[in-house]
Amino acid sequence: MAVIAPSRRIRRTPFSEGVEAAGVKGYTVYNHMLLPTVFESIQADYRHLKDHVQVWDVACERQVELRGPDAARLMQILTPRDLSTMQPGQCLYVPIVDETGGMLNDPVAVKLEEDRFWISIADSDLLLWVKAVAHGYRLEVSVEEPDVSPLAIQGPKAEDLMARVFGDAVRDIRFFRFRHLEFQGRDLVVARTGYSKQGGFEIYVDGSDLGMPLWQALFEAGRDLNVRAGCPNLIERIEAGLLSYGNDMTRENTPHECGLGRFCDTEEAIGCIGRDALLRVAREGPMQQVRAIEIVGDPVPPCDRAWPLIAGDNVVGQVTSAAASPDFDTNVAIGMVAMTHWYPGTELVVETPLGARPAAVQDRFWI
Ligand code: THG
Repeated sequence: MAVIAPSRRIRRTPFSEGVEAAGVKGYTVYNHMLLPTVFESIQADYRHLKDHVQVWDVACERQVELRGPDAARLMQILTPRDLSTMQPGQCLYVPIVDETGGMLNDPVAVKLEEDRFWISIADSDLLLWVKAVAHGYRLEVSVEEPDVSPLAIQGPKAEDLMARVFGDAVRDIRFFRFRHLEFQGRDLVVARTGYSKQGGFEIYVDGSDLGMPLWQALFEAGRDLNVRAGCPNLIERIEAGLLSYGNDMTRENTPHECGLGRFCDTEEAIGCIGRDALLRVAREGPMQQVRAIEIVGDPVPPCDRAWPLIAGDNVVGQVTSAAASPDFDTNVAIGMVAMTHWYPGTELVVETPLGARPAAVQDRFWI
């Protein structure tokens, strides 16, 4: 594949220097910003992520900051998940839908104060939607993108590495909670979250000037832990069933189709955008839903277009992400499957660019 032409439109990050020095081999663009996709190889990166600890430049998980007396009201207008018991110090995975119940984004909401939130967004221009909603509802709240860049520390040795840089307090942070911890005299939000199932943290680096000093401190502290630069790993995230907005779901899908119905409290979230549409979806149930799919045979190429899932003469779904898994010795995939064919064990055919392959609906994801 050809290279991505660098330009101001494709934003660098506070960690790009470190990423380049570590020998990044591939990028994608996410929220108009560089996101590394491979360092050594996707397979070697995968093995290292599962065995050691990695530092990930996920600055592209941009923050939409809500600040002001109506911040909490706006946050609840934006999501069907019930936020009435959400406390400062808490993070929540929240679907964001439009007025038809179509997915606009699947961010992590971070409640900093009663009147201040960060929405840590997936790959869609959510800032524009949130600004328009705040304006349209005449809310007393500012909506901006601050100079805050997440850096993720992921892998089984993540806690040990983090304790060396931030102290033993990191060990007390619970899953989807955060604490304010100090680095070089600056207060940083450190959360136990991240886009892998190997465990770890995300540091919300507040101020680009802190990016490389923190990057360097982590690599120096972790030398004997075999710390390396890494990135969200395609194989691991499919095994874990972590969905990718724009790939596994789009505005065409409801949260229930995405398996995110458990994050919708549509009865409670009175006044949220999309409530009427989602009440119907919740009552009737989805007609298609995300499933783990095994694709039999040799390694498949990257899924850069939907691959039709076939039963007999009918298209009954599509595969939206796929990769060869070293640990499970098969191709792991994520697909959207019609209710007639979504039961575990259902045997289908998937049309890949390398030809038709047998595929089977799984009862759950791999990890
Ligand atoms: N961290 C932060 N921001 C993000 C992501 C992240 N923004 C973009 C993208 N990732 C948003 N998407 C997801 C998808 C899944 C999860 C987090 C963000 C996730 N899911 C867990 C799971 O499905 O097992 C836990 C969900 C739960 O139980 O609440 O972590 O990674 N800052």
